[in-house]
Amino acid sequence: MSGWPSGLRRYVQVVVSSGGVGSNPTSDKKTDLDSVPDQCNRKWQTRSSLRTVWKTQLSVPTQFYTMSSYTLTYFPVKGRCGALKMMLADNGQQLKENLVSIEDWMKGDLKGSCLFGQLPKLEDGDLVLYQSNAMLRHLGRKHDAYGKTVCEASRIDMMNDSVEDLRLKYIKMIYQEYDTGKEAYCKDLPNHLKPFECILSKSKSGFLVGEKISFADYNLFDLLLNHKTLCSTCLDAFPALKSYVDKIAARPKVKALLECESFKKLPINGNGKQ
Ligand code: GTB
Repeated sequence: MSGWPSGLRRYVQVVVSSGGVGSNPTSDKKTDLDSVPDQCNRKWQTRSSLRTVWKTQLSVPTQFYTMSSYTLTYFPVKGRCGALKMMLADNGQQLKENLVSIEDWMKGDLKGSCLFGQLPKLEDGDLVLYQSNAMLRHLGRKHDAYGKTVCEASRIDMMNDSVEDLRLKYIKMIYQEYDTGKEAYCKDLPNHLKPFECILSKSKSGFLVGEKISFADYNLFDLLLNHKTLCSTCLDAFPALKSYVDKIAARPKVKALLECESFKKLPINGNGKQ
């Protein structure tokens, strides 16, 4: 924890993306009359906004999601929230951020209030979520980034679990053995990238699963950006991964977020290593 950049030693509450990057806020009021089921009776579209919302995900009762504003409480780093921010931005969603300095965190009150003693924490109305991958799944369900069928959803879970495996290795190297372990980590990295290259080289859509971008894609994209910072040539032997990164980075709202000063200035990690 001693490695926190000094500029981060304060507590600030900011609205980072008011209306999301390039968003188009709509009225919060939706009625049944506003909504019509599509052919497969699985997704619903609001007539007024033509915004697609989930009807159900694996037997969850029907809900009509309105344009909500999310609140994220986290440290002033990209860390475990880069993918989440990209998915929200890409979907034109608002995100309010509570940035927590390490000094405030060390006082212990906030930690004591967190279900598992850790951040990030995401609030969506009355729903309070911890665990970054649960957040990605929640947002995936709400913003149609969790596949078209149960089987696609399961394959997306599988992909995301593999991204998490690599993220954990990355975090361990960054926080515990950067000076002694970075070289070996980079040498071994191709072995971990190969399966993703293989999947993407066969993908017709250019995404990990199905025809649409999913939460696992935002997660992999975010982690690949971290790895490009760690080792600029790491994708050179992986043409499919390289074009995948370029393609997601070129999505207008993702691009706008990546170029946004408040996002750019966040360090990737909390100890200044990258
Ligand atoms: N499984 C959880 C998830 O996916 O959300 C893991 C969450 C987690 O590791 N949270 C870390 C945390 O709350 C911050 S993210 N740490 C404080 C604590 O446990 O008391 C990564 C991170 C690690 C270290 C720093 N740092 O040293 O500044 C910053 C961010």
